[in-house]
Amino acid sequence: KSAQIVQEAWPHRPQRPAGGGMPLASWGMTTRDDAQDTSTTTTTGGGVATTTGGATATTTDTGAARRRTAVVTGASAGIGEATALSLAEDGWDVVVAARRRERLEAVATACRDLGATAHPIELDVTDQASIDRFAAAVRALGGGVDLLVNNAGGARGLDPVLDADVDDWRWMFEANVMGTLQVTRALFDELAAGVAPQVINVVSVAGRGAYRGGAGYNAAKFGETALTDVMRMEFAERGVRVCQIDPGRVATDFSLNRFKGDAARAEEVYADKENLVAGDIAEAIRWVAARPAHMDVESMMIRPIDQV
Ligand code: 8X3
Repeated sequence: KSAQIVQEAWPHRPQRPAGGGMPLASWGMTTRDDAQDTSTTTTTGGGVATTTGGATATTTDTGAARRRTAVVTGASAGIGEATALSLAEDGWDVVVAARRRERLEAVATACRDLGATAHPIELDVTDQASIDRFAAAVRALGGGVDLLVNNAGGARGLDPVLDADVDDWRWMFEANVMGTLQVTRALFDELAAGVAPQVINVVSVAGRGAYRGGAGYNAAKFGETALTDVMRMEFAERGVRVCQIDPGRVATDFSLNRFKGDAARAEEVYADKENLVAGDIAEAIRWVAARPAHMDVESMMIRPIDQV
């Protein structure tokens, strides 16, 4: 069942050894000091090779080795699910968060199959009480937070401005803007104390360019872009990096959600096109997540070749 989830989330997934993902040795070890100051550098011949921190860290305050922890929201399907699996494969422990408990359990099981510790915790990013409970549950795990992937969000409707459903607009602001804001604030103290901490916001090409019918979603995603830019400026002084990932058309249940369960309309969006799959975006996120502490990747826009 869990292998099936991996396959569904990422049909083009490269084959890696099952059971433990990449050998931890290939990610190297890093200390908290290494992570906060610079990456580890080694001289090779005439040049200098820089190794990344990887997902295993040694905390200097306790002297105890611990694995790094990533929190992924919207992790029950699509990009969030594929991201959780990729991070698990790379040696991260993961907290997977979303509304659908059953799906979350399945994703957590798939992460465990890859050798990770995985905690499924329910979260509705449009509900402040849910965010508060979630943050308390994460804190209670005691493993810290080194990476937050704000992936929860989405679109509702594709209506012209004059026909807009204001409830759809409100939901999009709540989920994409307020959800990203409030989840990040709720976990910020843990993040700021983390090893090479980083926030990765999964925004959208819709947050960079508007299109007909997209006004509500565009406004929410442009808002999330602005929020992400200011987070980057303000968090840098606390040592927390902020990256924006902007996916284009990715064949997930994004359109099914946008069209409120109208499968025929959703399928039309992806029919006869070179769509990305969730794992393509997860591949970018796993790369950003593995960068050393001094390296700030501001953004990446990723579209299928026929969407440029
Ligand atoms: C959705 C991107 O291109 O499918 O965030 O509208 S697109």
